[in-house]
Amino acid sequence: MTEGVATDAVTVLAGGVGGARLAHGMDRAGADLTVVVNVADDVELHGLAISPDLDTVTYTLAGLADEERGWGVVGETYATLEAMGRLGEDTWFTLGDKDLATHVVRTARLRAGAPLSAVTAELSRALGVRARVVPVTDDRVATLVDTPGGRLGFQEYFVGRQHADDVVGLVYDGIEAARPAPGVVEAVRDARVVVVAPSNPFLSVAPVLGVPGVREALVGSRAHRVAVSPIVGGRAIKGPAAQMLATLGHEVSALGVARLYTGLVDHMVIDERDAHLAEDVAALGLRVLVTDTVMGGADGRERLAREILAATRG
Ligand code: FO1
Repeated sequence: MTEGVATDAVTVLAGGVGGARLAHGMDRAGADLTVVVNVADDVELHGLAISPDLDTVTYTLAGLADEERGWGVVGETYATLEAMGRLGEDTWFTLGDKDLATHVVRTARLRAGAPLSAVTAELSRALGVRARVVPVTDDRVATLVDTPGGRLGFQEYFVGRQHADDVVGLVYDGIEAARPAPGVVEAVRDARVVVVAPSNPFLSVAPVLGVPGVREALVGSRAHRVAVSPIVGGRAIKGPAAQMLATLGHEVSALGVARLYTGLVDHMVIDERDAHLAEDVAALGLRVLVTDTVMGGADGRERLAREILAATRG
C-alpha cells in the first residue's frame, strides 16, 4: 500500500483489456478498488459458463494474464482443447487448460446455486486478488450484434468472425430485467472516484450502464467521475471500437467518445496525441486531462492511475 492514497475508494467500470489494465494501475497505486465488470460477452460453450471480461480483469489483477494476447492465462497449454477437438467438439474459441479450470469451477458453483458475484469473489480471492471484482449483474444479459448479414451472438461476431462485420445495431438481451449485483450501486454512488475505463463504449460500457440503476447511480454519484478515451489518434487501442463508432454514426475520435459520455462524467482523459481535441472536449463542459493513455506495462498503468487520482483531488 502506498502512502497517501490508502483510503481512496475507486470504482472502475470495465470491459476486458482496457478496464483490466486501468484497474491494475489503480490497484498498484494503492486504491481501495472495486471493479464493476461487463458480463454481456458471457457465453456457454461445452456446457461451461465462460465470463471473458471477469476473467481478464481477475487474471490481470492476479498477475496471471497473457498480456500479449489480452485474454487467458500466461503460459497456457491446450491439451484439453485438442482432446476435445478429437472428440468432435468445436474449438474455434481457444480455451487453455488453466483457463478451463476457472470455467469448470465457476460452472459447478453456479449449478450448485451460487450467484455469479459470489463465485467471482471466491475465484478472485483464491487467485490472490485484493480488489473487489464484481459482475455488474448476477442476471443473464447477452449482447447481440446486428450486421448487414443478420444478427450474431457476441462471441460469434467477435471471435468466430474476428469482428470483421459492420455493426449497424446492438441489442443487450435481458438487460431491462437485470438487477445490479450486490454492492454495485453502492460502489458507483459512494466511491471518491468512478472511472469509465478505456473499454469499448458499445460492447463494454453500455451493457454495464444499461443495467437498471447503474446509470442512475453514476448520474447521482458524489464521486469525481472520469472517462478515459479508448480512441487514440482516431484508432482503437484494441478491438473494433473505431469501426463501431463509424458504422453507428459517431465521430471516430476522443471527441466522439466524449460526446457519448457527456452528462455522465465530469472529467475526460485523452491521449497526448489528441491534445488538439482538448478545447472541443472542454467545450462539452468536461475537465480534460491530456496524458499518455496507452498503458503498456505495469508502470504505465500505475502512472495513469496516479494522474487520474491527482486530477480528481485538486
Ligand atoms: N478472443 C479471441 O479473439 N479468440 C479466442 O479464441 C478467445 C478465447 C477466449 C477464451 C477465454 C476468454 O476469457 C476470452 C477469450 N477471448 C478470445 C477473448 C474474448 O472473447 C474477447 O476479447 C472479449 O469477450 C471482449 O471483451
